[in-house]
Amino acid sequence: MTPARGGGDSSVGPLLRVILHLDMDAFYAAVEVRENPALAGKALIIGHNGRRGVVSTCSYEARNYGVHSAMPSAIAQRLCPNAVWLPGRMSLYVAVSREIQRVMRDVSPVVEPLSIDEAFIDLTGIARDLEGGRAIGLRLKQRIRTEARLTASVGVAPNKFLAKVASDMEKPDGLVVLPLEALPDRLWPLPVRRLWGVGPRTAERLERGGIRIIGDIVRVEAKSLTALVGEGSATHLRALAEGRDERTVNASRQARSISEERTYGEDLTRAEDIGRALLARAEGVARQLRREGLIGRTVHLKVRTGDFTTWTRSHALPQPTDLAEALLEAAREMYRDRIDLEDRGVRLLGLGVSGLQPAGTGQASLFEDPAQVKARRLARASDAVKNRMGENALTRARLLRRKQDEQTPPEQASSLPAVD
Ligand code: TTP
Ligand code: MG
Repeated sequence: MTPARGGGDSSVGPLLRVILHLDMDAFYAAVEVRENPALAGKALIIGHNGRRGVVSTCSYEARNYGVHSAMPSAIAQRLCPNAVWLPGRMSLYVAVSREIQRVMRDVSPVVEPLSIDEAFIDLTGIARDLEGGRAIGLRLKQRIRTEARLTASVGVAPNKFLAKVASDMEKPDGLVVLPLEALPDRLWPLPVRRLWGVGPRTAERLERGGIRIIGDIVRVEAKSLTALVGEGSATHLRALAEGRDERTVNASRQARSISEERTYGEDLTRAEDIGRALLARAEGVARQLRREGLIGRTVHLKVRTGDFTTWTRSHALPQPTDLAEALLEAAREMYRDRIDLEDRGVRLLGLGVSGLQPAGTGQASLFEDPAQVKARRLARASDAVKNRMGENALTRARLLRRKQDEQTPPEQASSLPAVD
């Protein structure tokens, strides 16, 4: 069996696209090593090494011990007791991310940033073919190495899905070109989890039908695949497994964040009032996400006291979300564990989310946890009532008891880091 051809000859078939995906290696950790070369070669973990902390990322040296992103810090500490821990400096990573995006925009105007450290670039019409894409990929990596003193991994393929898989194949410092001819050797042996849209639940369902690797999806009868995952998913998975993905590189997608903040006329001092203010912000941000059909991964909390001391803290969720509960939980944890007001009150409180992606696509949306699906359905129903009947039609009981919250009009919410 051979994969379908994308049409190599532009005079007869559709133009063969050349898509490049770039993902920085161990991004936050690599930036820290660049800033302090004494850290080079060490097991370095970026994250909060507290009871409830999680690992943001770690150097490849730490990965040798089994440490990875989103792992509870306590486990990472046990696996790699000699690691150096750093809390992370979001504003620095955002600045470096912008630097890299500028280099990418020199190569092509069609750059779609996906997160703080990865982007798609459409090279169609710039590179003649995939090998031309390889040459551009190599130059791009060299420029990032000399100008930003960092390494990136690059994938070049006829579509987004394959380019993203390719960039991950030889990390770190990789450069992989993945033409359709190479799929039987390079794509089909990979586990089904590598397909865009296959989370743990779908992987489990597929496994029950004996489908473990991507090649199994190509080989299995359509009927059996449909019986396992339903018709829509079966069609989607089959297309990806055969290397078909028509999604275009969307340069207008702005990497941005959604946030809200309030300044209080009188500083909030009671835990109950602060809790209620956090809930109100989480509700507001979640509702705006749903209005725009987005989900986001990184939650940002900003707290300022009366003497203008300001804290900003960020936390990456295991799954992107548009639900107030998930935002609130992350915000509460950051507030409790990573901010110490001593005896000062809260003058300003802001909550935001970045790492945005459309809710209708991507890993999180297709096959998710039924509890999340239900929570989202409830949230949408309440949005619909509010849109029809006005803001106050449905309000959580805790908000009804509010006193100080909303005393002053919202500030321009712009000072949270606009990540990715
Ligand atoms: P990734 O590109 O997923 O990871 P990475 O760049 O650290 O390592 P790799 O070489 O495997 O690409 O994420 C980019 C940055 O986003 C990462 O440096 C830190 C942050 N991040 C989190 O804060 N939490 C997370 O769970 C993940 C996955 C990433
Ligand atoms: Mg990366």
